Amino acid sequence: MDSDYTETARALGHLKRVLKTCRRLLILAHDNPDPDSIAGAVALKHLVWERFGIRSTVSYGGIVGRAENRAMLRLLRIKMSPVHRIPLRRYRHIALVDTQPKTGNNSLPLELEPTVVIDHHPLRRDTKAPLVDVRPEYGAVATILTEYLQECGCKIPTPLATALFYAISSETQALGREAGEADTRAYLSLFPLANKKHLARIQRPSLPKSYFNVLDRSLLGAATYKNVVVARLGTVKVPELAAEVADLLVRMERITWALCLARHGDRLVLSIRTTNVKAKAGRVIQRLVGRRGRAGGHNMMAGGWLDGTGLSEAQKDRLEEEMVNKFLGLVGHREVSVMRPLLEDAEV
Ligand SMILES: [Mn+2]
Repeated sequence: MDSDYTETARALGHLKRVLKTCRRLLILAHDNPDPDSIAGAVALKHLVWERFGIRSTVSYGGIVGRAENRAMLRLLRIKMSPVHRIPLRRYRHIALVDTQPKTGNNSLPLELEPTVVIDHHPLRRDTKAPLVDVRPEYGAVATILTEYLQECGCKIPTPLATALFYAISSETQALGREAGEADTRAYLSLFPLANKKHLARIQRPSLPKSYFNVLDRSLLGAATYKNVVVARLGTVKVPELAAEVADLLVRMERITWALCLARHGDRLVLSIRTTNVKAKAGRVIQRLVGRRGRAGGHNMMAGGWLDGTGLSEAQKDRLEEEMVNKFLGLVGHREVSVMRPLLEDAEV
């Protein structure tokens, strides 16, 4: 059809070869997996079973925390095993989906080399595997997997179509953020196959009380400086809340950058959003975090963490302040004296 499909056909031929001796595949999503990583992983599971007769286990590190993602697993009957229950070293073949080796956002031990890497984040120098299919120009990894399934003529069952559709939709904000032609094609072809009732329930799930508590805290503590808003969420049970609040805050009028910080276990979790389509948020967050943690992302969205092991609460407070100041500098505000509290800033 066009170049994407040629690439897909080539990747599929390659996949068959590299899995030739594979008896059982381990498919690893990224830590605290999002819908894109989950859907991509289960699509690969479906594909290798349907086409090559290979059974696989889908696994992830961290937690599935967001209510939407939990509803997705429940309604679409997706089974994923926490990585701590998986004897990783017994698998001779491992596939990474929506992540790459040594990024710090997956639970593949550093000494293990994956057989397959399928991702849409920028290709990293460290990424080595018999099959590497990395397409940064794609808005979602679910799009790559949709092309795989279509290219090899695999029937896409309703729950899988629903998962893939929701993945592309949520990752690209219904094609509005960092989506390309391939994403549009996949989105449109999956829509008729998806279960709309399930989609609606996944998009608007019941939310736990703790969600509203965190929201309240975030807004009360949020502050602005010119086109930047920053929120410090405090300790959260669900690390992706940092991304969720950043998505909300970046919608504020006159704001082009949002940074959210949250504490989860020993980590300080960071999330950045921007309305600037060419901003390279992934580079900004890597410079922000430096060698003290791991980070990555796309143009308009990025995430990362810093290791806070052994730090006192006061030291964590200082680390957060340091991150906020450095962030303001990175986005062009070097001489900030004070930020204004968001909620006192309400005159229109
Ligand atoms: Mn993704």
